Amino acid sequence: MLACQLKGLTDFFDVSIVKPYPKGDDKGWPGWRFPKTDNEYPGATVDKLFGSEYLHEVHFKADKEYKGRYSVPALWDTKTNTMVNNESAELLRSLQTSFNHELPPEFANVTLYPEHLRTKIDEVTEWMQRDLNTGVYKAGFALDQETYDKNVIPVFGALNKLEKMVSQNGGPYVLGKELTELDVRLYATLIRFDTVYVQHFKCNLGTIRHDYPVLNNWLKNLYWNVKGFKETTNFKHIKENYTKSHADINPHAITPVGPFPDIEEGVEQDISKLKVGSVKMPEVLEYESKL
Ligand SMILES: N[C@@H](CCC(=O)N[C@@H](CS)C(=O)NCC(=O)O)C(=O)O
Repeated sequence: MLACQLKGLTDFFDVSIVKPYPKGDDKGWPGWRFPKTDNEYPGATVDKLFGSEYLHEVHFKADKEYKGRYSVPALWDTKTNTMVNNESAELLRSLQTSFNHELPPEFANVTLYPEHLRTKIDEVTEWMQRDLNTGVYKAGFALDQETYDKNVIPVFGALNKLEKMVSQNGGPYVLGKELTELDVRLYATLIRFDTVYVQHFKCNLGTIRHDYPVLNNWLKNLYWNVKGFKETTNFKHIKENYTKSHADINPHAITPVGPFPDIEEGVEQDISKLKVGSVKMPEVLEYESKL
C-alpha cells in the first residue's frame, strides 16, 4: 500500500483490508478474515471483490489446489481474474515499472530501485532482511531459550550498522538524498519495533527511541513528513494483530497500552547534529563487525 502511494498508483488499486485478528493456527488455517461490514472493525473493510469471509477463499478462487500460506499482501487482477502475486518484495519491485505507461511523468519517473543504487540496495537488503526484517520473527517465535538467545543478537547488530549508515550518508534516507526500497522495507519493521517487537518478540536489548537517535529521527521524518507513510500506518492494527493472534506468546491476548506515544514528534533536519547510538553488548558488537 505504501509503494502504491509513493508511485501514485492508488487509483489503479481497490484495497480490501482484513481484520488484524483472529488469524490462523501454525499452518495458517483459517487465517485472515474480512469483517462482515465496514463498521465492524475500524480500518478493516469487507472483501470488495467477492465478499469473502476469509482471505483463503480468494486464494482458492485462483487455484483450487493452493498449498501455500494465506498471507497479506495479495494482489488480484480483475482482468485475468487471478491472483498476481502475494510476495511483498516482488510486488514492491514490480510496481516501480509495471504501470509507468499509464502514469503521468511525475510518477512514472519515480523509482525506489534506481539503477545507480541497485548494487548497494541489493547488498544491504541481503543482511537487513535476514537479520532484521525476518530476524525479529526468528527471535520472537523461538521455542527454546537457545534459539532465542542466538537470534536476538543479529537484530541489534543490523540496527547498529544501519544507525551508522544513515548518519554517514547524511540522511534523510538510508542511502542519503534518495528514497529507495530500503527505506520502505526498513520502515515496515521499525514502525513496529518499539510498539510490538520489543515486548512481544522480546527484542529488548534496546529500543529505537532510546538507543538509536539517528534511526528514530529517520523514522519520525518518514512518518510525519513524507506523504504516504502515516497514511498507510495503523497502530491499532499493528498492535492487535500481534498481541491478539499469537496465543502461545500472549495467551490472555492483552494488548499493552504503551509505549506512549506510538511515535515521537520533532524531526531534526541536520543529521550531523545527532549522536550516533548503538547497543554495546559485546555479542552484538561482534556480530555487527562481521556485517
Ligand atoms: N513473503 C510474504 C510473507 C508475508 C507474511 O508472512 N505476511 C504475514 C503478515 S505480516 C501473514 O499474512 N501471515 C499469515 C500466514 O502466514 O499464515 C511477504 O512478505 O509478502
